[in-house]
Amino acid sequence: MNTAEAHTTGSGQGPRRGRRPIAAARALSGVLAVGVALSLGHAIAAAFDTAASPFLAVADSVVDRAPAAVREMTIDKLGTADKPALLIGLSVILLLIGIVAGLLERPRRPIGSAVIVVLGVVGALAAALRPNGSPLWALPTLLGAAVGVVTLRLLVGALYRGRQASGSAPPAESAPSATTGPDRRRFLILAGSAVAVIAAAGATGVALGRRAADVVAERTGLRLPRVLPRQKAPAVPAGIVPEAPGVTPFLTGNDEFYRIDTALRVPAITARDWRLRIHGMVEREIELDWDGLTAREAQERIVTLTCVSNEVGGGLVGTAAWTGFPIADLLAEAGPLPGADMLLSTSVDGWTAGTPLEALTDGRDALLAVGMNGQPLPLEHGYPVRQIVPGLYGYVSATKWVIDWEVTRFDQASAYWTDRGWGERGPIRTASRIDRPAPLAELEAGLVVVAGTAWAQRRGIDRVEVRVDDGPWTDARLSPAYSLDTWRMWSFDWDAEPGLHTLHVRATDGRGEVQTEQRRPTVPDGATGWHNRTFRVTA
Ligand SMILES: Nc1nc2c(c(=O)[nH]1)N[C@H]1C(S)=C(S)[C@@H](COP(=O)(O)O)O[C@H]1N2
Ligand SMILES: [Mo]
Repeated sequence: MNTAEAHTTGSGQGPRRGRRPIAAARALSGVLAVGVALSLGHAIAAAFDTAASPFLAVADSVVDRAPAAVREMTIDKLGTADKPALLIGLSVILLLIGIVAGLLERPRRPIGSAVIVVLGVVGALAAALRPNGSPLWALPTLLGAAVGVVTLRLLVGALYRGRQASGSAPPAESAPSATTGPDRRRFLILAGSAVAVIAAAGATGVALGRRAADVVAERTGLRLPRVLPRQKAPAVPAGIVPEAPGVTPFLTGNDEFYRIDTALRVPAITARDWRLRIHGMVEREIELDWDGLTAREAQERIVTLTCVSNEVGGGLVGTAAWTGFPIADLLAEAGPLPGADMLLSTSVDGWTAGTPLEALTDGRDALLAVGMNGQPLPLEHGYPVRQIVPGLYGYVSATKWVIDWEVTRFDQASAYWTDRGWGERGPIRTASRIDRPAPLAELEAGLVVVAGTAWAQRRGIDRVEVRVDDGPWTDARLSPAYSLDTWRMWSFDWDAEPGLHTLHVRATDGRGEVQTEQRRPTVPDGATGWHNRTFRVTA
């Protein structure tokens, strides 16, 4: 009896095995595809911000969304192992999804690919919707998912539509199916490549993530230097903000504080590794480390920081209680030489600012800051050490992640943004802003409390006026001033009449200078002009 023939016509053992790929290979394809998608997504994300990793973003979202009871129970049961347990659980689920995706995928029926696309969309959404995330955070995951789909298509393609399978019967005997058997060689090469991609991307992601994780862990355990009572920021007086819903708080929360920098990836530098080198036109070069800095007497000061790129009415301004050390004292220890007029500061990522030495030594609260609102500096606000200089826009003064100070001269050095056409000295211009009611709010006729803020750091705010349509300028009610270096809140009782109305605001600084109406763009010295808002008032 011809066994070969019997098998071909029978239930299909030998040659048939050559045609229809075994389940294990299909499942493996799915697992490898999911692995490629995840590891690539993670590695690309880690190059910017590890929190954008699909894996970590999903895990973090699960933690955030878990009902408190569940969270407590798992922490109770698993102790501090709850996060690893979650990650392991997530990995098992992904492994299963990979197996299912592989088993479902057919060359002409890409159901497994669809599963990976869904997985990618879930990861991308989780990343983009993280509290500090942005739509851009979806990109690493989507790229990873795209490569994952390609991987699955190639692997399954090799399993189903290969050239003649090695080791199968000669074509003459089992034609025509032999030419469509699995291409084992191609499958193995592709699978091996996928494993290599997963290993390389995984290792990259872990290496990039570890540095950031080190910094996060260090910051969590970091104790800010103690501030003696006499060095605490003066208390914030009662009534510092008007009593009305929706007014801007006097102190800006760390999470709400605007962020501006050129860093694609938030620089990761530990306090342990941090050094500040003070050199250039000085009598003595100094190298300061964290312990050397924090052994000094710390101060706490409330200062309003502003970005030169802030448009009229914009939000690139915020106020925080900064903990730090007087820059003037550190400069005095180095001893600037006569003729020096600039401090060129450099961050760990190579960004520079040129600050007039005068602004750092004239008695204002210029700080080398380590704390923000009682917390160590958030990573994106300059951890572990940054500068805060009242009265100057951030681009000439507020260097984050600062590691180098060169005392020099304006005619010998220039800094990052001045090289790109922005002004050299960067004093903050007087500005005022309407914060409530919200833009285009629908209002009812009658009393409407209008409120906002105004700032002119180093000069202070003496007066704020509001104008309704083409009416006269009327004084707004000023909340108490905290200091020359902080914004001042104001409110205005408006007897609103039905119709469409435009309100303008203008401030007068402590020198009696009225904010100019002239509209100027942010480049090169900061925007000017009066802020306005239009409201519809119904009867
Ligand atoms: N290293 C570094 N520091 C920087 C910048 C930067 O790009 N890199 N931008 C500056 C600018 S333009 C501003 S307005 C402030 C903003 O500080 P914040 O992000 O903490 O609000 O940081 C300043 N410090
Ligand atoms: Mo800025």
